[in-house]
Amino acid sequence: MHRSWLRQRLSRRGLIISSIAAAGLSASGAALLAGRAAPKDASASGAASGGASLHAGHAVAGHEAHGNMISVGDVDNARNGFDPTAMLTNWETGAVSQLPDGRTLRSFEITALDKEIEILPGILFPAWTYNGRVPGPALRVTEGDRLRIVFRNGGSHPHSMHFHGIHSARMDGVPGAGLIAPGAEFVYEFDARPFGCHLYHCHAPPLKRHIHKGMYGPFVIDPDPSRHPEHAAAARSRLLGTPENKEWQEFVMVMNGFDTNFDDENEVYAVNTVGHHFMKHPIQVERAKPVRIYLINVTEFDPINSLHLHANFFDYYDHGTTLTPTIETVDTVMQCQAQRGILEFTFKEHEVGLYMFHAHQSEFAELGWMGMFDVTDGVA
Ligand SMILES: [Cu+2]
Repeated sequence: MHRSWLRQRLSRRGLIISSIAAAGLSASGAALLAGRAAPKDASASGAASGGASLHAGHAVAGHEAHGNMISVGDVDNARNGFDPTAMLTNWETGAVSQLPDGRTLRSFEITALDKEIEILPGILFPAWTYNGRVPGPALRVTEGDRLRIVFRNGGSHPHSMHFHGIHSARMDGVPGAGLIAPGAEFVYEFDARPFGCHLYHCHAPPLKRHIHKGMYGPFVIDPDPSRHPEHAAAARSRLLGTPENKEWQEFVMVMNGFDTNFDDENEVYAVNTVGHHFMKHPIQVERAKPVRIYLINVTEFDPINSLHLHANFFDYYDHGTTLTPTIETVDTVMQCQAQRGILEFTFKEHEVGLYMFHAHQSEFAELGWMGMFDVTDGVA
């Protein structure tokens, strides 16, 4: 039992090491980032496949790999059709119109598509997507809006959109209530409530396959300040587009994982899909402005995931459904699948520089789930 567990762990490591080797360590960003010399003989042998053994990884990457366990090179964002950095701030607010009763109607169009995506340099994954991206579009609405989501299934399997939030049974996105055959269409319609940091995902069986293949996305409902007079300032700061909201740097992060060999274990972990992306492309943060992260865990196969922030502490709003923190002054938070929340923190009193964040399951970090904030005084 113990031995087979050990072997699996080693082979998961082997995959990433082989990705390092496949990209050629000699001219490597990894070596640069880690400030260490790359071995001269690191380029070729043993790099043949994504399923490389520990032996191959050890032979190629050698002991140098121990200090700089990140993949080398970049995935082709253009080919993927999405960029993990752009996804941090790329909200879809829908087509807005007015209903006869004066309420706001927000309409979205979402299409399910099969698509091969690159999750580490050279490592391709046969994803099922919403609108061609993993995670799907980050929908952002305001509490009390009427929402209309036109869902078309352009994929090869039945799919649905199951929204976390409050809605009728008919709109639940489960078999018999919005599970849609390939080529068919369904319109989900419901009111946006409660405010918070939510998600949507496919609810077609087998659920773990459909979710893990990439069918999930953020669904954020901003509070309507007029409904929360006791916390109106906090509500305004959360409402996209207000002057108070513009004082914040907001990022949406979806923690996900990929089982590249379909053995019900993830080989790659990430935020916004591409392993190690935010190590190579640190998130730009202006020191003077507070940071708010909408954090969502959709990782399949592992019971929990987590975020740990270096050299800092944050307040946390579990599910984002309150305007006062549910946990104060922590540097780590864990989430089971579909759990999510809002983190608020500031680097105002910090030195400028690079501050790491990562899963505090150390292995997840090594397999892709780590990144950096690049804190600066901004550009004049
Ligand atoms: Cu599905």
